[in-house]
Amino acid sequence: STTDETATAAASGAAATERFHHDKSPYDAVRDTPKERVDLLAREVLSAIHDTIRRHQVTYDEYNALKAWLIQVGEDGEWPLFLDVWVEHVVEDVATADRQGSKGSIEGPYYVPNAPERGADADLPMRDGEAGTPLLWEGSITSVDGTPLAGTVELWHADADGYYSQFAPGIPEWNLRGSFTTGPDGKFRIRTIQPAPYQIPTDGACGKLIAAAGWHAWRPAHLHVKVSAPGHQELIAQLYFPGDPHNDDDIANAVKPELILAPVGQDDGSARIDYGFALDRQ
Ligand code: MBD
Ligand code: FE
Repeated sequence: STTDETATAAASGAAATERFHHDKSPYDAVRDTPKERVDLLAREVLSAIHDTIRRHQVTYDEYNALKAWLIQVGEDGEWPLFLDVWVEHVVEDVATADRQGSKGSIEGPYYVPNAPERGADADLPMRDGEAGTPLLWEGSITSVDGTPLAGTVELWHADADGYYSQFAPGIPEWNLRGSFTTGPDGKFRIRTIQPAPYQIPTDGACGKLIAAAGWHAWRPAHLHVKVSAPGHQELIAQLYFPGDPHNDDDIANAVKPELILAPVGQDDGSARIDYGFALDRQ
């Protein structure tokens, strides 16, 4: 980039909000949700807020601080970030509780559909000399009973500075985003680099909450995947690296022991990963 643009909360928030409107915002979700359901859920959430106010004797100053902060979340476009960091993990647990196959995790705000198709054995799109430990990842897609499946692994992750293409400036559009299609043997082999731990933006409303509460803003380094095959339920997951200090205190609560990789270091400084996916039938 010829400008000295820097990654700001408001810019990545605006991009994530735009992405959500484009890909996921139901046409009229409120109208389409049954009245009884809206009534029940809205009353329970409001009641939990009322109880908190009474239990902790919340003051007008605190009420106005909350109001100002909520307004800022919207102004910074950080509703996708806020919800995916602090709420989505419970929705994911509930949605996947009955699965027999591989564990999933949250999608987060930075997925982009229609990434470049690379076949079953290829590099993830990346810059020449992309920084970070090279990874060679081999695995396969199977059904829960072990039958190999022709399917797709979509992979996206941050770079070695912790930035995602399309949500931070100065990175090629599809950098570290790709789609890998397996043959009937279900096998894939992907070359990429190990991402850095990710710090959610500290200069926006979410960062303000974190600072005000004395929390930290870190997620452990992670690879995001969406895995699909005909007749099977889509699996959304994240994979983590052993020894990351934030595997135990992820701000987004999205780590599960089954999702921690076991990379094997090679003499040339790269690492090999063996990790596959078992999908539940539809
Ligand atoms: C991320 O990269 C992410 O994966 C989630 C869940 C939230 C914020 C940033
Ligand atoms: Fe992420």
